[in-house]
Amino acid sequence: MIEKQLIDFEKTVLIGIINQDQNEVQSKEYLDELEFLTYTAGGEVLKRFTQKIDVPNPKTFIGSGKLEEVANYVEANDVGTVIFDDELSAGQQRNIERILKVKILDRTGLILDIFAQRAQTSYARTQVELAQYQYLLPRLTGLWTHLERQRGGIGMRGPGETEIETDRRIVRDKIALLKKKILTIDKQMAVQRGNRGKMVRVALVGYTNVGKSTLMNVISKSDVFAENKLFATLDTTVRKVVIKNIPFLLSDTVGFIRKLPTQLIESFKSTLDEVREADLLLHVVDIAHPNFEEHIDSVNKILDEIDSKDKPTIMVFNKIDQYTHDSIDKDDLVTEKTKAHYTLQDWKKTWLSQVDEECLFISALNKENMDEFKAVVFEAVKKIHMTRFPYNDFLYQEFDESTS
Ligand SMILES: Nc1nc2c(ncn2[C@@H]2O[C@H](COP(=O)(O)OP(=O)(O)OP(=O)(O)O)[C@@H](O)[C@H]2O)c(=O)[nH]1
Ligand SMILES: [Mg+2]
Repeated sequence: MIEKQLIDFEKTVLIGIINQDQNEVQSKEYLDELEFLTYTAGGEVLKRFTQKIDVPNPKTFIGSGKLEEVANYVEANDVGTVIFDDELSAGQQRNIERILKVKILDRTGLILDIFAQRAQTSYARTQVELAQYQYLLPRLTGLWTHLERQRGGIGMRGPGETEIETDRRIVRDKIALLKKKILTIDKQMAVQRGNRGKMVRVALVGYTNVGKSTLMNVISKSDVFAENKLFATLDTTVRKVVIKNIPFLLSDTVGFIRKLPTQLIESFKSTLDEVREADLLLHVVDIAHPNFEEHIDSVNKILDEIDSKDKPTIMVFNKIDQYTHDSIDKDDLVTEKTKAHYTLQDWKKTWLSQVDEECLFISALNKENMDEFKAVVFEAVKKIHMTRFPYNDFLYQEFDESTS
């Protein structure tokens, strides 16, 4: 699935755990995702280590025996970075770094790094920078104590402590400054959004890499950056779309992910305003992904966090061209039907019974079922539009249909 390019990939290993919350299969799937994240960040995964452990070791997260195994591998294979699927405390990160003597990242740090790499506009960069400083602040002590220990471990409350304080102050000032900067841009953006009047607003939401930008391009003929990497889109793009004679605004925004760092949700609040202020959500799902149901849950959780869970929502199951299911032999009376055996029709039935609105099955890439998609979205938009413009619907006849 992952195309390797001929550039220098940083050599990495991944570390995950197996416990009551995540069994072996889930752990593997999480590490698959972590590998995709690593690849997106410019890394190459040489090996994965997993450990069955119910309570993580407070000092080193994984047990000392496992860590030694990792240390040997890291040394023998010239590994540059070790990435943990779970969030590490400042202390754990420092301890592990001291033992492995290479860069240690956790999932949050990795996601922040990708966001930093991908931020294109100064607005996105400011938001990412804020998230990075917020992530750094509680970890500063660790960094300095680390240096103190290297110097011999004496004078912990001496100059080292002052340096921590100075550093903390610098970071806090920086955070305050960034927040102010974002506030100014927010105001400008709120004015811009206000200027759009009462036009119906539709937002594409969904897990990262499900095809939101591709769908946006198909519907609005815009040229939004889409690629097979995570978080291709960081900024929000808004386009005016007209289906039949009804115009509406369609926005494409940052993708969600399991355990999206809270710092990121917070600093991306303004980007997510587009979702919060939308009248209708199109929740795009990659039905060809083995974990798509879990993805839906993650997205709903984040929608809940930004107070957008109860909006009218149409579920859009994308990538039907890639979906495959296991088949059961007609004469086979033993095999029990599991979700792996579901056909697209089975899924449609299951979801239709779960959601109030229509649910759609499309392929944005191959433009399959786009007529049905347009018809359903049109009806939903029309419903909202009529409540907003009960008398002067005719006013909109003049909009050109070139984008429909
Ligand atoms: N097979 C198949 N691939 C698709 C389809 N729609 C999109 N893709 C591919 O999926 C990948 C991700 O598409 P994007 O449109 O960038 O996804 P996104 O949801 O905008 O991703 P982020 O911006 O990273 O959150 C690209 O490689 C697309 O070509 C589809 O219907 N079928
Ligand atoms: Mg995108």
